[in-house]
Amino acid sequence: MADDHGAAVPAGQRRSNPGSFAAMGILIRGGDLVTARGLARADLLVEGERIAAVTAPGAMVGSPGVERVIDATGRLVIPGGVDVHTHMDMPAGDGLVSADDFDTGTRAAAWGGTTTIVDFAEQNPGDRVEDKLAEWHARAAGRAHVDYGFHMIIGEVNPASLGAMAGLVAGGITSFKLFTAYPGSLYLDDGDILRVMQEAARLGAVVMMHAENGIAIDVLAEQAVVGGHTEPVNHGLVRRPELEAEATARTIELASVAGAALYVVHVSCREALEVIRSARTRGARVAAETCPQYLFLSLEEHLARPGVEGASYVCSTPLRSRAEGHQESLWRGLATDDLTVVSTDHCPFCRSEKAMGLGDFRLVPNGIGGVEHRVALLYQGVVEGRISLPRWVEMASTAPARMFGLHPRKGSLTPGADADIVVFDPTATTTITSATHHSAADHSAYEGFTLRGGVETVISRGRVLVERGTWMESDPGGIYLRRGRSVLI
Ligand code: DUC
Ligand code: ZN
Ligand code: ZN
Repeated sequence: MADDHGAAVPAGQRRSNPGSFAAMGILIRGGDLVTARGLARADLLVEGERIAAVTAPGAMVGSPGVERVIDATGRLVIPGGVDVHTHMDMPAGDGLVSADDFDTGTRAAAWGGTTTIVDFAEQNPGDRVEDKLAEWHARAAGRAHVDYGFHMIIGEVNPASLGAMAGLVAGGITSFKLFTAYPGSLYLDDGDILRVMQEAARLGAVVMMHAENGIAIDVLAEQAVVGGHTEPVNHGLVRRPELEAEATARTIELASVAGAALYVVHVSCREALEVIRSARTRGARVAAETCPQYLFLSLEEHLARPGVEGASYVCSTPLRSRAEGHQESLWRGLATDDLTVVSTDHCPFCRSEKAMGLGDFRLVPNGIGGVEHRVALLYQGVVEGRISLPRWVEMASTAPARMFGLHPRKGSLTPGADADIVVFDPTATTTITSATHHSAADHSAYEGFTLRGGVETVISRGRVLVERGTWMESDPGGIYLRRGRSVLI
């Protein structure tokens, strides 16, 4: 029997008399529990919304408190996935909205074993931060099938937006995303970035950084279009790895000056990873995520496809060349913990919307889906011997929960934690196709991928959402999570 730390469960964390439950419970029996710290054969008892007990195999069988038994023999039992980077129902200008809203997006998440998302509310220049937060709450309330929290994007730095940060932190929004990309919209200069970082440091909040040198990228993009290079692949060619690395290095230094903790989002290339590794080696308070698209897809195989096929793969940061070895570097970064989290940046648009940028790659709406397949995609790292089972759980669930103020309620299988539990069948085969996925997007970035292993049963705060391939719940039961302080490193 093991707790979340791989050690024997202390007596105080066990139900001393496991046969005496008054409330009805769900027993998950016979499985191999995998947590960030280790593996153990154990049974799990769920009572109401929480994990009530972790017991020796068979200890609860026949107990009168057990109403429902889920047989997990031969299966892995893991904490529900935590995806801390999604964009549900996200307006993208000119009436465009990302394909999944909080209903379809969180349903897709649940099908794929993700039981918590943290989405982004967005303040653009001219907006009041508090108004945008209220808007995002209205988008999600009563629609989400799994629990959710928010980060806030600060798109304009002024006394009002800086002044709003304390109230947001008090309300559970303990992380703020800033952009060095997109001059003319979300771009912030170094002075404004420093101001937000100083306030975040004062409040104990984390700054999340979209690190690309947007000023230089816009020059290269304009030169490409003027030169007739308008196909989607040019989106990746002008957003050069050096420009991601430069912005990463610059903002790490700014965070260090401000005394702020920095989390670099969607790291896509070896050069940026090397900057992060060397800063972490020096003791900088910086952590980073990558996303499945940077591990599995590439510029030459996907973004370079002609027309809308290539446009479907436009996202920022962009897909990188496989020949240059970025994917291999990122996998190594995950193994060494220089990259700590894998989230999806789930932000799909339909093909007709992606086609709006044919003729000028700058007009393709940015984003790729993935919330449904992150857990199973990352399991391929275990299958291929790149990462261990506990590391798989850590990067998909425990580390993001810890870093964004949700642990041990989320990302853990200890008594008292929310009963967010996934039964994963390592012998199953998952074939990804938009014909059967649950996202509202009309295409999948991973179309035709065949994966080893598959999500079988998903429990979210004690509600069985998916059982052996059947959707079990109709009403959206996800709630807003008021997050605590982040523990970045
Ligand atoms: N950055 C994101 O994190 N998501 C979508 C687009 C972008 O630039
Ligand atoms: Zn971004
Ligand atoms: Zn994003």
